[in-house]
Amino acid sequence: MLKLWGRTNSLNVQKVLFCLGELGLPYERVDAGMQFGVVKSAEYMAMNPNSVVPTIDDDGFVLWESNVIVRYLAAKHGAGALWPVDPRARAQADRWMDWQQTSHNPMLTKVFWNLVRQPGGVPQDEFNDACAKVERAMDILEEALARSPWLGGDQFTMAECVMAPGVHRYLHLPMERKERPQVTRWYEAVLQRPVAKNILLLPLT
Ligand SMILES: N[C@@H](CCC(=O)N[C@@H](CS)C(=O)NCC(=O)O)C(=O)O
Repeated sequence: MLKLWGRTNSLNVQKVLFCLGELGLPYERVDAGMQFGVVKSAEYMAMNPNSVVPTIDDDGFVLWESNVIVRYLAAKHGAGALWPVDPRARAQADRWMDWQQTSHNPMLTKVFWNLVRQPGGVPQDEFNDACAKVERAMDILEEALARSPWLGGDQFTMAECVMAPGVHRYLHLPMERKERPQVTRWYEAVLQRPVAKNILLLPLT
């Protein structure tokens, strides 16, 4: 059976959990990361030298990098659904997945840590800058979702599995937010997916 290492409050682990749930795949999950440790053990580092979660072992095939894991699982078990077969449709989903990693998440992580995990840990000007960049990223998302129901176009795809944990986190941060009706519509539609609530609706910790 597929094995997943990672704590459930990790945004990157949540992407994989969402994907596994959408695909209806059985799996065994091992708590790892932060208070659970494990990630610095020699055994774990032999699988994932970065000492981060998630990591999967799919019948001897070990893989790390959350978005790559999602792509792999979606391609293997969800071609034509989570993993669009048409190259342009797939590129749309891929684009949002890369954007989540490189544009949305780095700034969101800074804001999240400063508000939730280590209050006051980030210097004020750095925090203000990160907030402004997160807001701009959320505006980009709002504009995109005004043009299509889902990030990849007309269909729910792997891009939703990857983007949803970060949007959930943003929407629940203890701070002021402006109204973004398209993001709200999309988030509520994501929550209608049978597996979404169990994975996303956890307190931010
Ligand atoms: N680019 C990596 C980043 C992984 C990452 O930073 N994971 C965080 C949790 S979201 C982590 O393992 N932090 C250390 C820990 O939990 O001990 C991925 O997407 O898989």
